[in-house]
Amino acid sequence: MTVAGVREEGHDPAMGTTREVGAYIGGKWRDDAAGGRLTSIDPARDTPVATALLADAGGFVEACHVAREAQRAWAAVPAPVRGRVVEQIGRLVEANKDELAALVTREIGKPIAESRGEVQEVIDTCAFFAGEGRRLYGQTVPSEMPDKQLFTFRVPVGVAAIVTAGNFPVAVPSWYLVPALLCGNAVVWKPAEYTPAIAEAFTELFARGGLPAGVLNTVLADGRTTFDGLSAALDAGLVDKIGFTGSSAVGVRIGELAGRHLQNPCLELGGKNPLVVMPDADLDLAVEGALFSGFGTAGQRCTSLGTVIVHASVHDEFLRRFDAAVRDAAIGDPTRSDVLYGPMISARFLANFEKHLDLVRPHHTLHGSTGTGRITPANPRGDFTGEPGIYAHPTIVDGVVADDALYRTETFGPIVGVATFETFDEATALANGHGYGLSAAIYTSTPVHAFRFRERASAGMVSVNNSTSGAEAHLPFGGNGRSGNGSRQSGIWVLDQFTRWQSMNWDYAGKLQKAQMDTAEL
Ligand code: UN1
Repeated sequence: MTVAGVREEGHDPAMGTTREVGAYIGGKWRDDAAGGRLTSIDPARDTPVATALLADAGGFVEACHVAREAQRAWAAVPAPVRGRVVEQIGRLVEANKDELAALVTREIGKPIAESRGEVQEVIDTCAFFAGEGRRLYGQTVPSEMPDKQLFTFRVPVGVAAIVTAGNFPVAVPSWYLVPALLCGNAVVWKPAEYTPAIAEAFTELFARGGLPAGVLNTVLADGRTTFDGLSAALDAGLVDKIGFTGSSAVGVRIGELAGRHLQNPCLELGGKNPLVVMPDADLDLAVEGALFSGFGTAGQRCTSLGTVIVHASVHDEFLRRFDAAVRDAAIGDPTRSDVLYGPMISARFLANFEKHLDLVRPHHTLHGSTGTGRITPANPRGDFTGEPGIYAHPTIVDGVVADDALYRTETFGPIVGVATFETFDEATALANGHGYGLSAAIYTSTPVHAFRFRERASAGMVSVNNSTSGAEAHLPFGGNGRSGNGSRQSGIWVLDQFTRWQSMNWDYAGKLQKAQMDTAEL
């Protein structure tokens, strides 16, 4: 099988030809660019990958209209049959795993081993929800009255508008798309506009899995246009559920917009994820976890480690080993299987990260590398000059305290703060006090510390002797506070995002039985 954007001719950046990717609406690719054009760049090679033909707000609304039209028939398809479509999508993704992973690595610079893991997460998500098509259970409920039956049914919400970020350009979209479609909804998907090649390939795989035209529509648009389009579509009654993965600042605006329409969106936002190192921790294991979650994918995950919170008695030894591990880490070409991290996703991600470094520099000593900021011939990392890619040095900041901007600011780059504590209460206060609540980890060999930490953590996800990143496809994923509104993705819990409960009562008494009557009168 050949998937457009993955294997076809004319897409080789070395040839200087880039594919143009427009909106996919009603089963057809469009070639207009009412919202302008944006070319994605391989951040390791500085070569063009594909050009997004961006939609305007009207294009977004049109996609919602088409989704609305298609949804009723899709909801009428029996859920087990929808499950078979999901199964087929999973098979197609599996058959194209190598190509899709290579495309992820090319368009956003994710190390190939992690890109393959990301594609595997899509396959696992399809496998999980394919079976859910046969288990979309409702309940039978006992009635207060004789000769009466009560039932509950899950019904699709309608049209879901899904807006996702580019750092997980296939796994995170699949967390929304797969269950939303399985539950009988139609979808308008707005991928990151800077990943058009991936968006095209992914859309094709879904379409070829057997989705009827109009059930999945993909629209590339910039942030402002997407917001205006969403707002207009909500005003027109064309969107019933919003799913958004991105920054907390934008999440607040989406939440306000949805709230005005009495909708409860699914918001998966930022994180400032802590990793607590107790005095009885296996320090090598903790260093390994901190290295992976702090610097893997160059810190560009919502679950990336923000601050290590280490007991004062092991602080110096932890920092010595952590610093050595960071110095030894391989950073470079993401097509190599042994790199810890590759380039920043795009020039915009690098610029934002450098802004955070500028805030930190005057107040802290920066450790952990031969330099800080962008890796260049003038600021190399050993003999690695970064050229022509956009790479950043890994940075450790010791001596972080709760008043520091770094303690409460998500940086989305390769920087990790280190704070110290004396008592368990101090450790949990630091682990919870930054305002986010996505993921939190503790390294300890004392079970009671692990359980107490879990009880007290404000995070939606807690790890014991494991890093802050690496969610599995069937556990609830999501956060609290500035990390989200408590909505959860993945696993059976996500069904509550994409269905609504409907109850039914059936009275066969042959006379009017009134509910809420005093039972003594019966
Ligand atoms: C995100 O960064 O938006 O747990 C999601 C993890 C990933 C998902 C991160 N599987 O690290």
